[in-house]
Amino acid sequence: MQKRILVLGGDGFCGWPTTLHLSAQGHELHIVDNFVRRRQDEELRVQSLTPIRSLSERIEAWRELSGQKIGLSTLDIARDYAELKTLIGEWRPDAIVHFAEQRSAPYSMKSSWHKRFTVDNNLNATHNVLCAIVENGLEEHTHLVHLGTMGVYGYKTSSFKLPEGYQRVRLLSPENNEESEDTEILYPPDPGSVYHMTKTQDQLFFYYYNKNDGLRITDLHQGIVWGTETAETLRDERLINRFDYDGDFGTVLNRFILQAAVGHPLTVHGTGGQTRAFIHIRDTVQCIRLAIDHPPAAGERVRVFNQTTETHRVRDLAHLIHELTGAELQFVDNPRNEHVENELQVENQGLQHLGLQPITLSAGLLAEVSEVAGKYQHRCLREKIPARSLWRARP
Ligand code: NAD
Ligand code: USQ
Repeated sequence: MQKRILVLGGDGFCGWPTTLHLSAQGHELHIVDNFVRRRQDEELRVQSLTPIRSLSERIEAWRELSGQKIGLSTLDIARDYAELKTLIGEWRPDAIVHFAEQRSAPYSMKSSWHKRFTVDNNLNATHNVLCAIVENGLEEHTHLVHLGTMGVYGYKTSSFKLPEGYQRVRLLSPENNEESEDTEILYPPDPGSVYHMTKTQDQLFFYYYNKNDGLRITDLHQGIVWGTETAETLRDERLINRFDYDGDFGTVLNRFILQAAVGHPLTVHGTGGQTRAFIHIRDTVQCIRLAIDHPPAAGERVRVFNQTTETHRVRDLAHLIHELTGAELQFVDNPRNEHVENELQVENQGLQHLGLQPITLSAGLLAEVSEVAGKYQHRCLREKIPARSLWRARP
């Protein structure tokens, strides 16, 4: 069935390929973005490794190739509440996919300005969307799909698999240690940066609006996304996706691949004992399609899926890239305040039960990303590679 889908943050790394994928499925798409991500590139004096076109050029190229139109509204969803409310009220989307947040942990830790920007932007963005759905009376009509993060669970070693959002617990009475009945609560949040903290707070907004107003919400706890192209972005160079490699927005695996391509040592933070959850961008777009195809029923609690297909230790990834390319490893002082080593086991059957067939790390896929990195390596500014944002000031 064709749906009307509003994509908030549809000019970004995950939002653009998701918009194309949903449009290719025959849905009607409308993007909202304020291009803050492109302005952050200017602030940081770096550009995506791949030469991304303006959003209007991208949309026009897609119309030429597919015959499908994509609408566009330039709005700051954290500030332009009246316009957002009107758009949602007039357009009456069946689904809203919410990507529009400041998503870099290092950027969120650069200074008090960056911390405050991240909190203002992310919390107001999410809350405005929830308010606008309710104010338009669309609680039962519009399904909100939010991109959250695996980082909400924290990265301490846990002795069991991290559940998909909810944890079964018994509470102890402080007076006589009597145990309560079994109950399910949101897994205790444990953010590792101001950015991750905003995502843990988003979860409480969702809990409340679902409980009070009956909103239908899916929160996708996504791992680190790697790769760059999808079937749709590959159709024309004008559709090319972002590739962030700098010390603030670049994420670890794509950074290692780029570093190998330009002959820079692989920047392993600390011992590289950090284990993290990963997903390829092609699976990201599939997961979002599956979430939209299977909305929670009216009255159902917030649905949470761990949107991740595999876990890897950072130094194992570095060794793998070394074996494939010969790139040297460089163990650098960790700019972050995070556990030196951790184990990570994750429950991720929810999306697979809906039909996801996970793509996992393979030499072929790594080679494909290396090819993109090699093709555009002349655009890489080497001085932008080191991660310089410190979690705590050093004496
Ligand atoms: P991105 O920065 O590339 O894209 C975000 C988009 O949202 C940008 O185009 C930006 O201009 C827009 N935006 C931000 N604030 C806005 C506002 N107030 N109003 C309108 N537009 C606004 O980020 P991404 O990598 O595509 O991530 C998308 C979402 O997925 C984020 O919420 C992020 O937390 C989550 N996520 C990303 C990853 C990853 O590895 N990239 C992993 C897990 C979760
Ligand atoms: N790291 C290195 N070397 C580098 C870059 C990173 O060792 O050059 C390490 C970091 O110290 C960290 C790990 O790699 O331990 C992951 O860092 P990252 O920058 O790849 O990912 P992270 O900061 O966690 O954030 C990314 C996205 C964010 C998303 C998150 C999912 O930017 O939007 O929420 O991945 S998760 O990690 O599961 O929380």
